Amino acid sequence: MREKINKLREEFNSSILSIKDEKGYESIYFRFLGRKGEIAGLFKKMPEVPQEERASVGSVINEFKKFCEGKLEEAHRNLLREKKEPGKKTCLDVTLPGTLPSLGRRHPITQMVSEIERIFSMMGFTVAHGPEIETDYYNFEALNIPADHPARDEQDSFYLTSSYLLRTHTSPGQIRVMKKTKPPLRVIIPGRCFRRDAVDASHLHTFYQVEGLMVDKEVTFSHLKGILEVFAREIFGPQAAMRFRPDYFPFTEPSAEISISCFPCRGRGCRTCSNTGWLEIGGAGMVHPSVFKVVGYNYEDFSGFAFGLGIDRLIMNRYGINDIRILYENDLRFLRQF
Ligand code: FA5
Repeated sequence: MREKINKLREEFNSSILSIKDEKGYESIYFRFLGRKGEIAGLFKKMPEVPQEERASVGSVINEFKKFCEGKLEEAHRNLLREKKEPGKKTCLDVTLPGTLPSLGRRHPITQMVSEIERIFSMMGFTVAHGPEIETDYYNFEALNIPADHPARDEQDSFYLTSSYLLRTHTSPGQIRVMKKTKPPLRVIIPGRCFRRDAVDASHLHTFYQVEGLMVDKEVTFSHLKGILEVFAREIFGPQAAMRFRPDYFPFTEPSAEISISCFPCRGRGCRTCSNTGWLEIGGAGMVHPSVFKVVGYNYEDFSGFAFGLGIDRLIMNRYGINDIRILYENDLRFLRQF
């Protein structure tokens, strides 16, 4: 049976090329697809096919039938066109410009991470990464936030088990780096963080931060300010201003909230900054002695600063985006602008 089908297929392929007019088309149509045609004949012979081969032979015949139908339909279309526009050839013009494939580009968050890495590398910082699934110890305990500390409430968390959670900030990276490295050190740790925050125009459950840490002899708050100001000017231009206000983090002392002058309105006040002229982008401070104790650094000899900046917020400020959610919606009309 299969041999017969193959032979018929060859015959069909050569006869379809000979179609010149409606009559030729009809004779081939009826020969192969007519009620008493070759394909109907194949189906009639099915009872002769051994039971175990029937299904596969049936599907071969069906596939052949579809093939013949498609080819004959195409031949008929060509005949009709020839009748309507005699002599018009359908041909491929290889000199016409092709259709350009649409090229992808890097997401604005990826672009910002690369830029942050470039700027801090210029100032002698290396780049490290920490795990997104953290232990309670690295995410909280080692950062001077014991189980009953109210600071845990500010970072409502996704726990996987009682001791594993999705990291709520990039600060556990500080501990991991310090446990592995002897001072002096300068490092940034970019990455994704997760909090059980209600999603709104400036909050997400999944967002990006970059942690910064510098430990050396006689590092002061002025170094922190100087480094962050260089960073802000590189990202937002020479007019960018930074504001430090007292804040509280259990792992830094003293601590500060960092805001940056609103880029779209140049600090005059607009929708992006809720008319304040400032956008909060992160927290910072001098590394707390209890953190140095946990990682085995001598806090008599060394001092250091740390900061944690919200990368999504930096992007919002730079481009005047007033809803953080658009960064994650995969809307190509938005993403093609970067
Ligand atoms: C922290 O996460 C501290 N770990 C920062 C820090 C590091 C302080 C080192 C001192 C030393 P905070 O919770 O304020 O701090 O978050 C820092 C920044 O992350 C915020 O200013 C904001 O820019 C960003 N951020 C926090 N929560 C969200 C959220 N739900 N959605 C988007 N961005 C967020």
